[in-house]
Amino acid sequence: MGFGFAIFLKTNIFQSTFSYNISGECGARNIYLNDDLNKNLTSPRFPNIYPDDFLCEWVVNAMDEQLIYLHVIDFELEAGYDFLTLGNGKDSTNSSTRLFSFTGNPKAVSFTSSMASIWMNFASDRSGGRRGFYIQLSQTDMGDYGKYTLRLF
Ligand SMILES: [Ca+2]
Repeated sequence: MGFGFAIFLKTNIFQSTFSYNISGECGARNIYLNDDLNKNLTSPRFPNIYPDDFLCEWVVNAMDEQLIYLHVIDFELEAGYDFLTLGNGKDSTNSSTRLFSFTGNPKAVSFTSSMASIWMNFASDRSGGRRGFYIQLSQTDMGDYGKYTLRLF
């Protein structure tokens, strides 16, 4: 698989003066970032157990030719059965754009996209819900790369 994508761990705690949550069971399908605003994305009903047989899709867009920085604050999905999947661009139906899936309890997950848009989808199967995820999204530019350290997980 050709990863046009880098995985980084930010060396300092991400801070922002302002943020807000994407509301609703699945939230807004399209999420737009800007320099002054980061957004918190959660699984349905977080931190309560997410619903079974559920699918949510999002497209996250950075403005002004910037990139997307994603930082996982909390994450617990039923390992091997429920997944959060990410890919480049806006079309989740194009399997060639898929980058990877998270499941279970990944630790210290952060990355910066290589494109101005990424798609994400959350899919749960028919049983075994967990508390889900809480992810912080912000935009960044190439100049921030020096602040990151490569981290494999
Ligand atoms: Ca499940």
